[in-house]
Parts: sequence; C-alpha cells; structure tokens
Amino acid sequence: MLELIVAASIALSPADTPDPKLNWWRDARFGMFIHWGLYAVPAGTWKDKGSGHAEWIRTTAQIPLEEYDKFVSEFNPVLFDADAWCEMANDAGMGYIVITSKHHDGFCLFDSKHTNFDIMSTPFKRDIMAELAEAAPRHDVRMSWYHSIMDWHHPDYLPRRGWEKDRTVDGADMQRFRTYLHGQVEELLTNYGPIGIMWFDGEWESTWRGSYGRELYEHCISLQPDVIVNNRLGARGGMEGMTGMEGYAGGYGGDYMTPEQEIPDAVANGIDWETCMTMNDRWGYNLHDKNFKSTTDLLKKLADIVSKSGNFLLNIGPKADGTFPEESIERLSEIGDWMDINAEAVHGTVGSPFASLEWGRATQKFHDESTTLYLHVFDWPKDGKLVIPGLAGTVLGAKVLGGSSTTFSVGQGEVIVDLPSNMPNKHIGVVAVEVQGKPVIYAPPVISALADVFVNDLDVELTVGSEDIEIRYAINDKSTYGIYRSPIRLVGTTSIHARSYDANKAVSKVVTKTFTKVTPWKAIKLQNHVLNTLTQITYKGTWDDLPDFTQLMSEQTELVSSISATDEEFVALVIDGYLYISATNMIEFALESDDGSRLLIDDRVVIENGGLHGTQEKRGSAPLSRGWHNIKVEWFNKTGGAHLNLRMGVLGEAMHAIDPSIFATSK
Ligand code: FHN
Repeated sequence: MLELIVAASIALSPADTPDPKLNWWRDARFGMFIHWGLYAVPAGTWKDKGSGHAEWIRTTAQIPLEEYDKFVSEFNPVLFDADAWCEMANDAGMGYIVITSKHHDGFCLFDSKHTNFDIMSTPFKRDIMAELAEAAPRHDVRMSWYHSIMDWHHPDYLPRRGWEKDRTVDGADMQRFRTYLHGQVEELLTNYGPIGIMWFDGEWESTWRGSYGRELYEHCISLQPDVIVNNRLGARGGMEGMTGMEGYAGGYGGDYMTPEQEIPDAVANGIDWETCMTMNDRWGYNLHDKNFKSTTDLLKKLADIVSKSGNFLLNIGPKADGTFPEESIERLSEIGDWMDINAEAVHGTVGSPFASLEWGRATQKFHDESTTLYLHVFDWPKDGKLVIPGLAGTVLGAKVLGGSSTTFSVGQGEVIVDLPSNMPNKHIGVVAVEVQGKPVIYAPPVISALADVFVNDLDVELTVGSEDIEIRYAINDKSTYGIYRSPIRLVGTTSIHARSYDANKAVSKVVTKTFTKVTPWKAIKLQNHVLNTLTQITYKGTWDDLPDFTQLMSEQTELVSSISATDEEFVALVIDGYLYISATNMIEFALESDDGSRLLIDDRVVIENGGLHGTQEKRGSAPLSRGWHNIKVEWFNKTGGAHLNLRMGVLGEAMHAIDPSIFATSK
C-alpha cells in the first residue's frame, strides 16, 4: 500500500509557513537516539519470563514495582563518558542526540527535584543529562530529550498495567500527574542550557488528551522558544507517525512527524518528518539481540530518508556499565568513514527532484546559479554508464565523491555519466552532478485529485517538478492536447491523458488516470426514530482482533449519544444506528482506536482498523446521498489503553467531531 504522509499538508504544511527554528534540524538530517535506563541492568532477561525483553521489561515481564525499583541500587554506569558518546555521534555525522530523560518506566536519568526515582538515588549519583548537555557543544551536537508521558511508576498516572491487579488506583489524580510532568519539563528546559528537541512519547493511552498535548507544547515553547517539539503529544496516528490534520502547525501536532521503524513511500512537499529506527531489534539494551542491521543497510536507509527530505534518528541502546554495544560502535565508525567522504550529500540537502531512480536515490543542494545533484548509487553500473533519466537543462560537470571529475553525455531527456569500474567504497557510491539553475527533470505530469471517485464534481490538478516544463492534456478519447493552466473540473467519469513538453517538444511519456463519478448510496427513510441516540451492545471476552459478533452473547444493550470507548479491558462494543447526511457528497471518516475497530455505513465496510495496536487512525470515504444512513462501529479492547473516536467531513475539507444531533435509532 502506498503510504503517503500528507495529512498535515492539507491543513497547513510547513512549505506554506516554513518555521526557521527547524532549519538546523533540517540541515542535520541525521541524529542519534539513545534508550538508556534501569532496563539496561536486566538486559532483556527476567527470571522465567524469557530473554526477549528490553525497555518495556517491567511490563512485558510483569515485574512488580517493588522488584523493579531494586534496579536503582544496581544502576552504576561507571564507564559512562559523555564526551566519548558525543564524539561518536559527531564522527558518524550525527548533528543531534535524543536521549531518554525518562522512559515509560518512570525512572529519570537526570537530577529531578520532583522525584527520588532518579539517577541521584543510584550508586552513580551523577546527573547524566547535565554531563551530556555540557559535552554536546564540545562536539558540535545538539542535546535533546526524549520524555515519556506514560509513566508506569508515578502513583497518579493511570491506567495501571493490566496485570498490576494488586496496585491500587485509589487517589490517582491525572491533574496532579500533569503538574509533575510539566514540572520535569520545566527542569529539562531550564537546567541544561539550550535544548534542540523535546521528543515526547507514550501519548497514546486513554487518560491523555490532545488538549493536554497542546498545553505541553506551549509550555515547552514558553521555556525555550526555539526548542523543536515532535508530534507525539496526542495526535500521532500509530507507527506511521502521521499527525492528525487539526493538530499540526504548532498545535498538539507539534513541529514534525515521527514514523517509527518505517520509511514512508513518499512524503508530500514541505512536511517535516523523522524516521526513528533501531540498529538491531530493540530500543533498550538486550544482551542477546545480535540482529544488527549492516552498515550498508543503515546508509541505504539514510539515503532513502534524506531523498524524501526526512531525518533519520538512529538508536543506540547502551549497556548498564555506560558503554555502547560493540556492534553499535563498529557501525557508527563505518558510517563515520563513509561520511568523511560523502557528508555533503546528506547534510544541508533537500529531497530528490526525481520521482524514482532504479539504481539508488538522490538529494540536492541549491546554490545561487546552480544546483548540485547528489546521486547515491546503490547499484554501481557494470558498464560504467550511469543513466540519469529525465535530466534536462545544462549540466556543468560531474564527479565521484572521494574520486575525480568525470565525463558525461547528454541524450534525449537523459544524461549519462561515465563512471570508474569500481564503486569508491563498499556501501554507496555518490556522484555529484552540477546543473545550471534549478534542475529541469523531464518527468511525466502527476495527475492528482482528492479521490479517484466523486459524487458531485471534482477538481483535478496536473503537476510536474520543473516550472520550465509545459503540461499538455487531453480528455477521454480526444486526440488534441491542450495546455494545462488551472485545475480541471470534472462533472462525469473522465480519463485524463497528460504529457510534459519543453520548447514544443514532448519530453515524457503520456500518463493516464481515470476518475469515476459514482452514484451516491441511497438514503434510508426513517419512520419512528429517536434523535441523539445510538444503540450500544457490550460484549466480554479476550480477542486479538475484532470478533465475529454474530457468534457472541451480549452482556448489555443500552442507548448512547456518542461513539466512544469504555476504559474496561477484555471488552468489545457494537455501536449501531443512523447518521444524517445534510448534503449528498463524498464523506470522509477518520476512525481512531486502541485496540482494533471497524466502520460500516449501510452495511459496507468503509474503514478497517482492526488488530491489536495502540491508538491508530485509519480513514475511508463513502458517496452518501442526503438523508439517513445506517452506521455501525465495531471496537474491541484487550488490555492497556482504550480509545475510540470517529470524525467525519466532506472529503477534502476539515474533519470534525460528529454532533449527536445527527444520530438516531429506530423506535
Ligand atoms: O513504547 C516506545 C518504545 O519503547 C520506544 O521508545 C519507541 C521509540 O520511538 N517509542 C514507543 C513506541 O512507539
């Protein structure tokens, strides 16, 4: 499935209002993530609970609080050396470090006056964050904090872990927890000098609200106006890290998106984003996890990310003694060797002007009169001929980084660079090609619209990467091509054929896309109905995905006025009734849930968001006539956080909560 991060670009993308405070971060392109804390002591193993654990060990191995707290007396990283860590980051070409000031277990690696569950209660008794914050500028890296909202230690934080049956919830006060959280944010942004990023996490449980996230964002900015804040404040949609539309641009959507352990297929122009990824399979140190990615693989991931104008936050899980795992040190050193020759192809670059390249990736750097294209060649051509498809304009020169200048020839809508037989290193060879002005890429136009199906009418845009290229198009089976000047409004099913032209010459293939006008789903005539209500049926059980409700006995049936979760575990709901659509249109729905959920309209599945997962949003749309339509939401929660929220809107317009006045049930 083509996963495209676009949400925020519809609302207010940085391209419209690029925030200069992110410029250092955009130029850095590469950072070091560090997951370190008490969990490094057990190093993944706990009694008879196996040895596959890591930073989640207190939960995944179900370690009672008083047992886990004993690690405090064992955490004594005597080999910790802040300068050595910062030097390794800088040598690897990493411009910033993000370290866990507090992970979900609640233990603080810094000296906090708000708790004793911190580094000063360990035999080490040194403020690790202070030592790192002092060392970082000495090695030209920016210090940044990862801080978890979710806190399995603080008595005021709820929910408890599902298995913590004997740990009382009495007296737990979320407001008091938020005061504690804000107090520590104040310490982290007051006591350690200029901080690059506040990297929040653990924002997905039912007790946290988006409004709390906005408050946290604003507090950070009030303390350090230039601090960058990520989007994990209450608006992240699952591991793909997308931000809810209304949460972006300085709201609780923060300043940039955070895909995790994955690289988006494509990212809309102007979106700031960063993929975080482990070197092996875990964030925290696990003695047995030797599944480290190769240096070549890590460098190819870096190239892929920066070719889409993203940042790469690569994780290290230090050992309890304060040293990095040997395998991590080895990879950082090899990445550093590659960076010594090729860093200019990463730092300060922006994404590729090419839609795709068969042999690798590209980045680019703009100068006053020219542009340097950096071609990251994964598959070095055996015949010594690197074909750059679609490159037009004036090529000023070419050279292999770490090698010498080379020759090139200009073909019809392509440039061929002559390369030495061997790649200059064993990972990725980079070829720098200088072109006059901005690169002119002969690529077919991109044909885009809000959706491929529509009910009323639809505006279709044709775009191409270079301003100097003319787009011509034809409709359906017409053979004459006209010049594209503004969006094309469709009123019926239409095929659009488009082609790029330069100086009256066709310079790309013809691309075609068909948009289908669909018949809206018929409305239902409701006779005796009750407004502001839906029927909610509750089921009890344990599932790993949405159950077949026809096979279940219900526990309870009641009328409700909203589509929302219960805080219970081992529960499933079917919320059923009618929804009033005020005008015939393509209606988009956004279904956000923890765990899985499904949306049906008129008995047709519009959104499938099933499975066991944290809060995750999926979207879908349906062509609906004005009037009443059947709506059914299915949801289940196994353990931990519970969340269910449905929003809707006319496709392409802002999403909004659903007012209960458009719900109804039959009498
Ligand atoms: O639960 C955490 C996990 O332990 C780790 O910190 C990752 C890194 O981004 N964040 C959360 C999972 O999304």
